Amino acid sequence: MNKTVGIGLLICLVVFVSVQTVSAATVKGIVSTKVANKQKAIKVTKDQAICGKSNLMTENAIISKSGGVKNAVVQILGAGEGKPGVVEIAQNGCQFVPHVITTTAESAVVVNNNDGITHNFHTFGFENDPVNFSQPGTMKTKKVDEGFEVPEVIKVQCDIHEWMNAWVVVTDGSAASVSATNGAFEIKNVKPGKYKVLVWHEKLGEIEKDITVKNGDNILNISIGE
Ligand SMILES: [Cu+2]
Repeated sequence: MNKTVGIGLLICLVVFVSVQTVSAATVKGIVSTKVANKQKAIKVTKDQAICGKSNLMTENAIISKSGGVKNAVVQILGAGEGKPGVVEIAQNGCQFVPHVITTTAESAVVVNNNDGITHNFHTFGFENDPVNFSQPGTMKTKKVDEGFEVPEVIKVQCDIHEWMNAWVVVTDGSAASVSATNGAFEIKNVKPGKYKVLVWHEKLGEIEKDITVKNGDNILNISIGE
């Protein structure tokens, strides 16, 4: 290989690696609390054959032994280019799965009924029009286009089984993640820079943090509800 070609290739490689690194910032960490787990057994009062199959537990405060908070929504405001799309939520064993979803404004939500019995999907937003329909067991899937136009946190309820509830967090397109059972979250492909991070949990409230994101892994541990 002649020297000029060699140097040319080297420059290409350096440019390629730096472009890769710029888009590779990841923000991850644990959402935790000192509040104890508040899960309670749900008393199934209807459709025992389906809803009584497993021991249902409340989901509004699922906290691990080490204090990890499940179902907290972490948003890096202004990061990400979330475009409208389609997200899914299921009515499964008489609970909404997942319990918390994020979506971007003007997206559609697909509601699946896996139970073969009638459920209902009823939203309680403030800025968005309510969605309220009954979903018989034969209607396995239904796409909802209306009701998710404006960013806000929307509670969802099944009016037939009063213990069934969920949350649809409509974002402005900011990069977002819902924390896992141990409180862990991870948001990839964040452009380096300064951001505000908004963390929301249905029971433990809301908290805002500042972060300066650099190339590579950025660890952000968040304590909430204290
Ligand atoms: Cu239901």
